[in-house]
Amino acid sequence: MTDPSTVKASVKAALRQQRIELPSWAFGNSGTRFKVFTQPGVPRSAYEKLQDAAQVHAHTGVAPSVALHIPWDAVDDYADLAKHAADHGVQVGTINANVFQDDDYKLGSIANPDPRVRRKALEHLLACVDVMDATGSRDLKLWFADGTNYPGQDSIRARQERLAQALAEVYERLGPGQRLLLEYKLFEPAFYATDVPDWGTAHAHCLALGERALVVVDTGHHAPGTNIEMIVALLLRAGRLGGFDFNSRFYADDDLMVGAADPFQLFRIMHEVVAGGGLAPEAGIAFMLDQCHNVEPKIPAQIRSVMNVQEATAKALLVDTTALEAAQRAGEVLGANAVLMDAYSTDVRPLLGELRTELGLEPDPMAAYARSGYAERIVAERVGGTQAGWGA
Ligand code: RM4
Ligand code: MN
Repeated sequence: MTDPSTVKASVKAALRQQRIELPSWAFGNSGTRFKVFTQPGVPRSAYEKLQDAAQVHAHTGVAPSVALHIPWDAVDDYADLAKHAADHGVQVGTINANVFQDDDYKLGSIANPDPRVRRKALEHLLACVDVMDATGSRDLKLWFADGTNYPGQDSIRARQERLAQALAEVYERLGPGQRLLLEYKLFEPAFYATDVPDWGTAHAHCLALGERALVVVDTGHHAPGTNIEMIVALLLRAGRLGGFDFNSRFYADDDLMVGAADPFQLFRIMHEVVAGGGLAPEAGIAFMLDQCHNVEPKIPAQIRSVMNVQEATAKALLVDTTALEAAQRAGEVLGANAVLMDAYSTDVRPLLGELRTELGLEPDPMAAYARSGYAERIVAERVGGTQAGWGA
């Protein structure tokens, strides 16, 4: 047993280095296909989204970057947007391409049977790399809605071929420090066969592309009961885990706050990350949120989500690895399980409060934000204009 104060110090040191990236779209209006309930004070531009994200960072201290979605966050001058971010203490992070909201994409984007549509989609992906050049972003995150609804609708093999060709062109265009992150999703909007439905398909494409092509695990993109931590362990071992899109699901791709539906699953995932060396900044794993706050206020929901990731990480760091390995070697099934559960059952909130105090922050970010008056200010100031949302 290591001395508890030594354990605490090393847990805090690791937590201090962790970075969690916020999605710009979490700050805009969102909803379901049934209804989008707008909220007062919602940003009208990418600039205002970055200001809101900066609040999350100001109160948590670990969320200094913001992912953009193009064209939702399209601006005339990306270097200026990056400067605006820096002026507010944050930076532009991952660039997300969007090739799923144009009429042309009814039958897919880069896997579309029509070469004209494929070219248009590819041009957009290449334009996203131009954005990365202007913002200094490291990662291009690609998610494709491509797929088919009916057997026979299109050739599964031909679609894979088209996908591979387009991805190769994008990969070729990347600068030396830039990476391509390929995201998979089981179903929706395609209901019969999604072209990148699982980690195996994403991994196969990444292997063909090169070592800067990595897989993104969106925690909401699996069938119920999928052992996500196992996927994480395998990708980490293969050196192909690019990052996470964190969120939680009760049913399908619910995009609810990470750690809300199943904090134990989040802990198990973070345990594999820690065990596989994925927490070290040099591992280059992007810990991103990909969420929508349809009925709850958005900035506090992002703060809560960051805290949930931190709590799961802290618990994962508390796993007594020596005791765990000894129990595993000795075949002590219950003993090994108990080591994991001991860590999971620890209340890490006081430790995180201390860490924040050491960083010069309030120990309770939710309360600090509520007291700050920012929520009231944006409601009063953001009058007129068009609120941001999906498609805006
Ligand atoms: C997709 C996927 C992408 C996200 C969009 C909004 O389902 O998760 O990562 O950018 O939704
Ligand atoms: Mn995602």
